[in-house]
Amino acid sequence: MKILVINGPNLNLLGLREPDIYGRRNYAALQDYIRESAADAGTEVEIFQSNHEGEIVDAIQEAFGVFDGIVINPAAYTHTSVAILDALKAVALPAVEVHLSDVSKRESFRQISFAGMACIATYMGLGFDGYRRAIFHLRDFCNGEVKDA
Ligand code: CA2
Repeated sequence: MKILVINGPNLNLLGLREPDIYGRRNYAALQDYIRESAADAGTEVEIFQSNHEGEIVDAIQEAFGVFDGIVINPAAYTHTSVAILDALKAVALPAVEVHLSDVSKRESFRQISFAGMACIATYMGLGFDGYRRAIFHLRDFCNGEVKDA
């Protein structure tokens, strides 16, 4: 089973600013954590990060027929991008949304998630662990062990 992990804008800056919200570990540490989690789950993983909405749309489209599922943290595009929502719906791959912070307790402009409307589950406020849970959730879903929400 192959999972594509997509990270949106500015997540490459992890560890450099706002440690109270996003933690002190950097993006390289997040990539290591994701690879380790995938190995523990017995899945293959590829990680993609982009600061550009269209590149994220391209990555979702290109995942069709190649990956079995998507873990996505669209970062700020979560709250603005109908294009990412449409791409997720178009490929119809099972997708799980992740946020490092608990967006439900943050500003009002973060209270809508377009991408989340095409996802079978969301993990937020768990830091890196949200990615691990998302990978295990997708694996179990693809093995028929969890039902769609
Ligand atoms: O909590 C999350 O994972 C978010 O997706 C992170 C986004 C934010 O816009 C979402 O509302 C919630 C922001 C990612 C920016 O990451 C930074 C990392 C280091 C320094 C500054 C920003």
